[in-house]
Amino acid sequence: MVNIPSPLLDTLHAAQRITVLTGAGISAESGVPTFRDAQTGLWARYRPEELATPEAFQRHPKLVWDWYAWRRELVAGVKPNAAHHALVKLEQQVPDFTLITQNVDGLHRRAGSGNVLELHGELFRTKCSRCERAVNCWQDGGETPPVCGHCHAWLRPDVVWFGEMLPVTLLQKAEAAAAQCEVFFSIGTSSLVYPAAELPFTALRGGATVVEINPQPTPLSDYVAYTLQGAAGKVLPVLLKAVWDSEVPQ
Ligand code: BV8
Ligand code: ZN
Repeated sequence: MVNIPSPLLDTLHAAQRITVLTGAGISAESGVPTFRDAQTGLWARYRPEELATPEAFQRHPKLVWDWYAWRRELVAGVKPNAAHHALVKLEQQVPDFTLITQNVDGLHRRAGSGNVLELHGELFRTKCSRCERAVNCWQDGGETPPVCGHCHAWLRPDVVWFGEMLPVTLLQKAEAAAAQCEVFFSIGTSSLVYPAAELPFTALRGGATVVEINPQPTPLSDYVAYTLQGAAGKVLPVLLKAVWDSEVPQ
């Protein structure tokens, strides 16, 4: 049973500016394994942090390319869940709403969210590893990774790997949305990966009420005003109904 403290209900009712940060946990109920989940099948022996790096791509380009191709196939076969749909509804209730995601699965966009800041890029966008141009199609079944038609360097997923800078303008927009909001939700993230994990603290410094939604405690939990312990797909629909009397499609 999800219990929303009444002071939080009042705060949300009055809120005009809400910012949300999501992590892999919000896609868990769609069947997308989180980064913390043990990898399965032929990827079981690798940790995501080992594969999602420029060094891994340089050393094992085919392995890293195939890992992303496997993830694209997995995500293409799943659907946004009630948590993604609840955030689409939330965006409609609040005059100033910003959704920041660490996820690269594109499920927020597929659910219909408008203003999504994809801090770490997106699985379904591919670019040249040298001249950076976007490439939307390549000859399948050829060599892997495929090569750029312009400069013949390997193609790579347009995601931010560990050790790579986040897109500066996106990060600045996210920092501004965190600093200026009245309520900041941190949903389904282990709060371990920086600089995204700094955003709730930016919100706290800006005087926001910070709310964490996660079945488990995280390094952020001791600092937030409210912890709603539970699965996002269960908690968010209850929240939308309780505060805005809004029904969320399952
Ligand atoms: C950078 C794309 C530096 C690729 C990803 C301080 C400052 C700056 C950098 C660092 C720093 N300290 C350390 C660093 C380095 C590093 C870092 O943070 N390392 C960590 C591991 C310590 N950061 C970086 O490298 C970043 N780069 O800052 O560059 C720099 C500076 C100058 C010059 C050059 C460079 C880049 C980070 C981005 C990496 N790319 N993804 C890909 O996906 O393949 S990160 C990737 O892992 C995901 O995108 C995601 O962000 C992260 C996993 O985190 P979560 O989303 O939180 O997922 P996780 O599985 O961990 O947790 C799931 C949670 O959900 C759990 O809490 C669970 O309880 C909960 N949950 C489960 N089920 C549910 C649920 N919650 C709700 N409902 C449920 N049903
Ligand atoms: Zn190129």
